[in-house]
Amino acid sequence: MNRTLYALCGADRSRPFSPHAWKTVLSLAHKGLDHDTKPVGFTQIPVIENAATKIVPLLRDGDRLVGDSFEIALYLEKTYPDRPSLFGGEGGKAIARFIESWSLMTLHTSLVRIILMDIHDGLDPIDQAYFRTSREVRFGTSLEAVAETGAEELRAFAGKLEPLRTMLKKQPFIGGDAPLFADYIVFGPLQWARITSRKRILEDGDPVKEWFERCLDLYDGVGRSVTAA
Ligand SMILES: N[C@@H](CCC(=O)N[C@@H](CS)C(=O)NCC(=O)O)C(=O)O
Repeated sequence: MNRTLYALCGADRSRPFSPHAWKTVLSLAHKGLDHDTKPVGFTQIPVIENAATKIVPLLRDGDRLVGDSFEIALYLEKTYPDRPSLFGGEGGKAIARFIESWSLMTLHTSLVRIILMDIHDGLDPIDQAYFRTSREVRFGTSLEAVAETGAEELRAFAGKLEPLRTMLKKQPFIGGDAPLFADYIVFGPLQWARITSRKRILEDGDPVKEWFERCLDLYDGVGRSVTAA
């Protein structure tokens, strides 16, 4: 196979957990494009593909290298126009940008506090040391101090999903009757939490949980190929 996705893993290299890489996994499946996954730990990223990137996902498609989950989705849309659309047109690309901003600013920022120590604990020792140093610089405090805010974040998390929940009472996917890249943008961080942490992020009966389960079922259940923590 000529298509390779570099995806971030912890000590268990069979459990890719990066929220952004999961967006790409579902994007590839949506287009019906198969790929091999190359698992990498945090400290391996800077050496892959001749130091092509400092972050993953990174997709090699033949002789093309594409990074960034949104850029990869745009690349797939342009390169494989005869496959099912990830955006449903130009307006869909623009709206997906809003979904990405909302997801990054609202979901990622909250979830990272909830699952921070679970991510850390699942890494190789060498990656644990890198993760601690880099994240403590980013947060300006210790991992433990950030994680202390996690319980309050978890209590508030369901409320942050209210716009999504209200919409999902009217339609099965963010894309309408069928999923689009916008669905995968929001799926990514929830899958990140599902794989790295045993904390219950979504409650039974919540339309968001029902939508998330539908996303896990997509494409022969590729999202379930990695079990919950
Ligand atoms: N905007 C990028 C973000 C990718 C990103 O932040 N990747 C993280 C893993 S989830 C990473 O590779 N981090 C490397 C590091 O922290 O050293 C995308 O959407 O793909």
